[in-house]
Amino acid sequence: MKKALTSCSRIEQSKSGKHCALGLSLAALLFAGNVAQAALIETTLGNNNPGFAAGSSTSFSQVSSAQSGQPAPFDQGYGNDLLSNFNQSWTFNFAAINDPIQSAQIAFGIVDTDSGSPGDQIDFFSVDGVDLTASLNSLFEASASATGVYDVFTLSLNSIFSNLTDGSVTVALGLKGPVVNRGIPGVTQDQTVNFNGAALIYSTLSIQTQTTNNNVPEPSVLLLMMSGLLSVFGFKARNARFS
Ligand SMILES: [Ca+2]
Ligand SMILES: [Ca+2]
Repeated sequence: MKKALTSCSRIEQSKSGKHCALGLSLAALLFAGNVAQAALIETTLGNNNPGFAAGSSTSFSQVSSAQSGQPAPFDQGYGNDLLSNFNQSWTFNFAAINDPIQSAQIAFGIVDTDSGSPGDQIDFFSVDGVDLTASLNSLFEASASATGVYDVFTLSLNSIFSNLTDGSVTVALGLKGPVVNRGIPGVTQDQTVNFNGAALIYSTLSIQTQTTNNNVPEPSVLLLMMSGLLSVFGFKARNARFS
């Protein structure tokens, strides 16, 4: 690099700004091969544009519309606050990852967790077999949502990079009752019921990697570099003849 700069300043003295710039960009190309770049691998299941915002109350028809045509378990409500608990899993599939992982997170949107009910509403939550129940439970209790509210939860997966590299990540979520329902059809005001159903809307897995673009320039780049260098040398030869 130092050599390239030295020859550039010589050309500058011979009043050729154009060739100087070309020489510098060629030098930059030569060294660009060693620059590490970040890449984002993002996979979404379900409907991440459902038409209602996180934290808002939803109607049955809004949720049905958002889930219409989506793959299970993003296609309908599962469990029922009166009859059974939500208990579902979903799997992300993507190309295996060879580059170092810098960060990772999972997000999901869900209606009717009833997290504002007394006590904990999560029975279990795991990502690729790693138990993250306590982490998600903290987010649930912070949201403290009432019946029918749509929530989006985002968790860091920075402690389980090695589980993410094989291109398959299975998430399992189970909710539990009792919960306190407020004013939904068939349930009287503030009635405590034994179970906790919910409707999953979408889930996104995001993995940030560091890609290293190693050493070997593309043939087209090599051609460009060679023609640029020839042009610079040709200019110097002409100058030598006329000086
Ligand atoms: Ca709670
Ligand atoms: Ca519920």
